[in-house]
Amino acid sequence: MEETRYWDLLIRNREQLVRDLAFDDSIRLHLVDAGILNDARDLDMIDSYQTRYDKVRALLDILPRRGPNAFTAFRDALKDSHPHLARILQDESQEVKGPRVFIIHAGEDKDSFVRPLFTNLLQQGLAVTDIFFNEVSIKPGDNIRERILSTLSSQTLELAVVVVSSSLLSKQYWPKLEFETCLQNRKRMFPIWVDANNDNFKAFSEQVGKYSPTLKQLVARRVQRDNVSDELPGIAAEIIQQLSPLESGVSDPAGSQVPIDLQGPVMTELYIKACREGSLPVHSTRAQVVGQYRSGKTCFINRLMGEPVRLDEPITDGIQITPDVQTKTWKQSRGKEIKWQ
Ligand SMILES: Nc1nc2c(ncn2[C@@H]2O[C@H](COP(=O)(O)OP(=O)(O)OP(=O)(O)O)[C@@H](O)[C@H]2O)c(=O)[nH]1
Ligand SMILES: [Mg+2]
Repeated sequence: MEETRYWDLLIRNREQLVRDLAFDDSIRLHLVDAGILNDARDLDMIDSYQTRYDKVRALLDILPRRGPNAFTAFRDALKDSHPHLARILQDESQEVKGPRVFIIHAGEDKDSFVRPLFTNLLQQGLAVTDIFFNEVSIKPGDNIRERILSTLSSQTLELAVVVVSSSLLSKQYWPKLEFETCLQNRKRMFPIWVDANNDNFKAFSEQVGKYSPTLKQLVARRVQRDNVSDELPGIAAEIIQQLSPLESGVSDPAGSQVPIDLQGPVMTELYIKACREGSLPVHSTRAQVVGQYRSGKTCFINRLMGEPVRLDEPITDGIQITPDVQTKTWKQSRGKEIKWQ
């Protein structure tokens, strides 16, 4: 039963695997070491394919024939080099999913900052279960301390947002314990300094330093109290950008990170919106060009590839495989012949 579920995951995600996977040395070694692939026979067979896509297709065809461990070995092999692919192969019925973002804050900032931030994160695609916000995440009967500490040390937690305000800086217990637990667990942090000041956060920065020199050293997003509502959508987008891509495509339906040359929250937000709403049909197929000797096959392919056509094109020796002919735009002929010059 379990095995069927695994292969089902592989089939459902085949398209994305073929598109994003580079069957590189680390994956090869992992699968050979795990006894899933045979060094000589399987790798030679896979390498006989020309394109990266075909190699991956061949690999995906072999795996189901290699027993129940093949799936988990393959998923483990992806963890370092292709974390987003390892993630889509998580068997949701088995994994207990935990929050990916934790918001460390003082109770005084709930109304003015944390709840609106939470709403913005939801609007931009995170699920309620992706975010640990004590008001929502802690249920009656939960052991608060235990819930908080276990969430902060869990594997699924990717980012701790620290809402640093004078209220937080005056607290010596909860937020501090949370912050220190994050440090111990080497969690990535996203501090946001929220304050009303006219000195460009100078005095505030000293206050932060007194509270925790480590916190002061972390690069922080600074927000003036008056601008909070304008800035929140951008801040939420920056937070989402720091997470690994989502499976069902909000921060990134294409399975790739937000391009790093997209600077600033506004561009990031526009990008995420376009990913969510936009679509581009991609048609791909395999084609064979067959014809008699010297009938113009190679020249035809060269034309498709935008390469120059030669009068003295040499005879093709055997079969030529041309990977990834991208036609970009097909233009329909209007009855006019293309003249050979
Ligand atoms: N006049 C004319 N000549 C062409 C055209 N296409 C190709 N040729 C010429 O025909 C010859 C053969 O073209 P290739 O593209 O090499 O033909 P091929 O089918 O790949 O040939 P083989 O690989 O030897 O089987 C070359 O001298 C080309 O320059 C065409 O559309 N018009
Ligand atoms: Mg030829």
